[in-house]
Amino acid sequence: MRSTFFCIDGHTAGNPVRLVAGGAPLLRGASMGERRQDFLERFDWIRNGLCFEPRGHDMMSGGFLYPPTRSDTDIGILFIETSGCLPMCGHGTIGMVTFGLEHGLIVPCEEGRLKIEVPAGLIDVEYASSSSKIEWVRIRNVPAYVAATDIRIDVPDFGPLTVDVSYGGNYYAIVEPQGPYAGLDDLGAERIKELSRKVRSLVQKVFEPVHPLDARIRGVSHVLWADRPRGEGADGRNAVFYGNGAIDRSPCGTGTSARLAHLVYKGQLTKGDRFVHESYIGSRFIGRVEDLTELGGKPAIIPSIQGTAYTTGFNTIWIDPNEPFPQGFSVV
Ligand code: PYC
Repeated sequence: MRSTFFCIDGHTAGNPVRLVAGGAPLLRGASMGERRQDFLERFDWIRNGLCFEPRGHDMMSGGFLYPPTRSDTDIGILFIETSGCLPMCGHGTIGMVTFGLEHGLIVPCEEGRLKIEVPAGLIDVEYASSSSKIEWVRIRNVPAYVAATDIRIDVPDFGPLTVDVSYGGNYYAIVEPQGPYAGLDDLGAERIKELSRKVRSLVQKVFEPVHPLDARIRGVSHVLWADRPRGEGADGRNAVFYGNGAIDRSPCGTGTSARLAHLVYKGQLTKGDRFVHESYIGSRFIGRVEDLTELGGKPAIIPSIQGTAYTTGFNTIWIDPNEPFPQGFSVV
């Protein structure tokens, strides 16, 4: 028996978002964190089928809207992506909130504001609309913090790098320009992907970050290559690697949050500062250090990220166990 999923497809700052509007499985759990565990145990075949080729591709990302588990929130979100079910996804939230509002799947209690439960915690969202278009979405994200600094690795066929690990909803190994890494344009997309796989596995061998308040959130999953800005008015540029072959086309919401915490840690930003982040393709998010706080006794920040998403169409997708690739595949 094939399973059918009704999806609204689109992108946030160029990175794909697939909002699964019909076909979500019923999940067990008293929080979105517990529902995420349940989904991973019983329904990960849906993520594989919808995200990997031939129905998706290396960058595919999206999720489901659920009724919240708490009375003080409007909705719950479960994220799916080629790399797994992320605790939090910034570009995905901007996309799903945009599509959900534009297509009547989300009805806010208070116009212009939403409280959303995600596996990583609670986030506050503001948005602006004109006629039927959501112009922008701003997320006040979960606390972000620097988990480790000065991790030294020796990358084969490249050279020694010193990286820091920062959390913004996912854990990022952050590589700033240094020694063999002169900047993104020096490397190019294929080399960034090849090196990111090596950097991630070398960092994973020596350090496993664990979220101070939720031990289910652990491990470096993404690599953020930081660089100087390219366009007028931008403050920084990045390439974020995830899964096995993806470079985020957006500036990455959780990556930008992790980078803001990193720059505050280094004394280069402080409360109230704005940081316009460019993606590998030149699209932008506006980041801001909203507040300084602490997380499990460590200094942390409350970051916000603002961006815009666009619908590209409706997509009815089947996962049919009788065809050769119901669980998809990836070519790397
Ligand atoms: O925007 O947070 C994000 C994100 C994570 C992975 C890809 N995009």
